[in-house]
Amino acid sequence: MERDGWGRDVSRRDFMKVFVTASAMLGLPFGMANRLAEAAMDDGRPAVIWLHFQECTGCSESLLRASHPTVATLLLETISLDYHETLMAGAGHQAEAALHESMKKNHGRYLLVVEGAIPTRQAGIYCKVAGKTALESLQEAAAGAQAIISIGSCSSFGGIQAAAPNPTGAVGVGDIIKDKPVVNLPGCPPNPYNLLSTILYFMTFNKLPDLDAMGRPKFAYGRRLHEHCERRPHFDAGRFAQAFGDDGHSQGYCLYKLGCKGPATYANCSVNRFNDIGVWPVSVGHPCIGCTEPELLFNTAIADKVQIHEPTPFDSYAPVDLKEKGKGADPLTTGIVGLAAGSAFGAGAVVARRLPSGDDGEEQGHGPTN
Ligand code: FSX
Ligand code: SF4
Ligand code: F3S
Repeated sequence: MERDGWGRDVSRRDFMKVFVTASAMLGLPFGMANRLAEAAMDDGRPAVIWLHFQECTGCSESLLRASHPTVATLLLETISLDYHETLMAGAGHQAEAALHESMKKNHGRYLLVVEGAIPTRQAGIYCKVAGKTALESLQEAAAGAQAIISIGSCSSFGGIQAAAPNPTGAVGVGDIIKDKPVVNLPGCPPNPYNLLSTILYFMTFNKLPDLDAMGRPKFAYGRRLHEHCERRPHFDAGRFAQAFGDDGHSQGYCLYKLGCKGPATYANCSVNRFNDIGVWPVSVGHPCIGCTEPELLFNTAIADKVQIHEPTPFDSYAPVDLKEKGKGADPLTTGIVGLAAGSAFGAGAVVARRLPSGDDGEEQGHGPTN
């Protein structure tokens, strides 16, 4: 039995569960969970400096709300969090002294985590901490960092602050810092496991995980969440909620017609979920708003439907063979089998056929029922 940061008893099994989850998320072989755990328990905890700029602090909140088996605790015990304005006890000059002491002592070795966008208009006067603009603080802290993690969509791409007309000229870290490795972990808020896994990977292998063209780790942002959504069988069968609170909505039908951006959103929410209780927006009836995608988040109306390019097959169907059960193979069944078999061509054709054309034809209740 071990004690977490709040003095609660936490079994070793609970701790190991976190590492097993992290290693599965990272796509590492099962045995690597032990190696991640060893790196986390190592005495040489990496110094982390966490800066806040234009944001709502939802990223930190989401980390702290992960309560069982206490991802936040594990993360906070794995790293040495030397500066975090909302978590540290110190304030004012004391906090500033801690920041500068850590930057000096760990120069070239610390991880810089940035939460929030950076305003650039009028020399960045719209966000100041300790008399310095966010722009100045970022440049100063980035100079001594080994790598930078942009936590959340604000520091990754500008987020809500950068929504038109972007009055403060808000941008993400990568638009300013060009000479350091920058990992983007978008999401508004992002999943705390993605942060934990990125840090554990960095500590274990002394390098950053593979990134996509937008600087996002492929292990977390490599696939569209639509491919693993529990409502996907309804999508493929043409069963859509037409309005919030209607029968389809309460029966768990697909939220595409309510504006779900899942088919165009690269994220692991449908697999990894939030708050250690297995929920994510779509599971509680809200369409995905595409919060990991700069083109979608605050740039598309929530109710707007996304275009579906390159339809991909669902991943989790049990084999379906209605013909064998004497029901005959209608086009829909053939479509489902095509999807289950992962035939990209067949799947594309079928998905295109099942998609609502133009403005919402009445498809609710169409197709087979569960
Ligand atoms: Fe808020 Fe973080 Fe959104 Fe931004 O999360 S949850 S506005 S991504 O920077 O605090
Ligand atoms: Fe799930 Fe949204 Fe895709 Fe429907 S459109 S299957 S609700 S991700
Ligand atoms: Fe964001 Fe969509 Fe996941 S809104 S939290 S990417 S389900």
